Amino acid sequence: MTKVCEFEIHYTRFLDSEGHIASPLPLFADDSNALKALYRWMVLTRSFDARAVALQRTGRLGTFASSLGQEAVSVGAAAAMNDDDVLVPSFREQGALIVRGVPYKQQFLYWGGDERGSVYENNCQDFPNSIPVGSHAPHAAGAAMAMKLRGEKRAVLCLFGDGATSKGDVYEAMNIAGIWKLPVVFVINNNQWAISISRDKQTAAETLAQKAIAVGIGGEQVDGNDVIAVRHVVGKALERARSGKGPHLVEALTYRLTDHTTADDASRYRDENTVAAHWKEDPVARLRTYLNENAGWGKNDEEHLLETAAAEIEEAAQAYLNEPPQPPQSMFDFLFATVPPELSRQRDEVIRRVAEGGDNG
Ligand SMILES: Cc1ncc(C[n+]2csc(CCOP(=O)(O)OP(=O)(O)O)c2C)c(N)n1
Ligand SMILES: [Mg+2]
Repeated sequence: MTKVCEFEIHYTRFLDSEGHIASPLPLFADDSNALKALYRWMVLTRSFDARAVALQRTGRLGTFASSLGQEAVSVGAAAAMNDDDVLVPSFREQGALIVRGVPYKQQFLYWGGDERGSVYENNCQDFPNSIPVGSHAPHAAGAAMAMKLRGEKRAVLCLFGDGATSKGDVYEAMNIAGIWKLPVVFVINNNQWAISISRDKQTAAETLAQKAIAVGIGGEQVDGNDVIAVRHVVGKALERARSGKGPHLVEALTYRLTDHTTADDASRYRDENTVAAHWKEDPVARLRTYLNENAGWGKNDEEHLLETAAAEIEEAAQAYLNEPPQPPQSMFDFLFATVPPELSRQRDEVIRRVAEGGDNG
């Protein structure tokens, strides 16, 4: 027998779990303002999540998927994008949306079931959250195909979970991206759980990054709780994609520190001691320690940030709560540019029934 191929999967981390330097930092980390911006976005994401959960618990928001513990993946990956790149996110990437400038109020609207929350005010070409697991990966490949056909120096960033990598549509998207050398970077936000199914029960593959090998594209792992590493690894992959060198897969290793969504109770299927151990990897505390020790980040900076973050989120929450709801027929208004005749008929019927004083008939 002869060996035909051999592969390796590499792992990158710059900060250890205590926030100390584990290997020489990439160039962009010389700019302490860039690191403070990453830290601020992570803190804002955490504040947003906490407020959203509180709104849901008091009956003022729909089911919500918190990203507690995973902020460095969303924030680090989106921070590596150029403005004219395109984000194709799954439903747990509020950190990425915050980095991209999607107003908090719009994010609250979205989770409150109001489709205006997906029509981004800043008019960028980013896609709305994908609630179906993995079905947005082929869309990401399609958007990348459009960029390639137009000869644009742009790239697509597509984020999905570990569970999504067991789905056919994700594999198909990576496969076509490999064949056509599309400018797309797939990032797996590996939080170790697909609702109650732990990573080891999802696939026998040793790493998720190695799924890239089967489709002939590059794949690697990164410490998903080290925002510097995520920003660096995804940044390099996006640069390669923009310059015509094709797609890449990044597996970011992190941990979901809370329930799957507000409709879940994780204590029914996982051990609290394990969760507590993962708090020692907290991405926010890790960068804070680094900033304390290397960038003059002090108690006053921290207090000021926490106060302003809470105030910004609160203002948006109040604006969301004060927004008059959409009329029932709005359910037809956000799917098609022109509503097809059959749906148009149904839309008219909804308007008529509401005008008649009820919609139960
Ligand atoms: C196509 C599809 N199947 C099932 C579901 C129900 N569902 C919602 S989230 C989820 C698990 C997703 O796990 P993962 O991809 O790891 O993402 P995470 O929720 O951990 O961020 C499932 C099965 C869904 N939303 N879409
Ligand atoms: Mg998961």
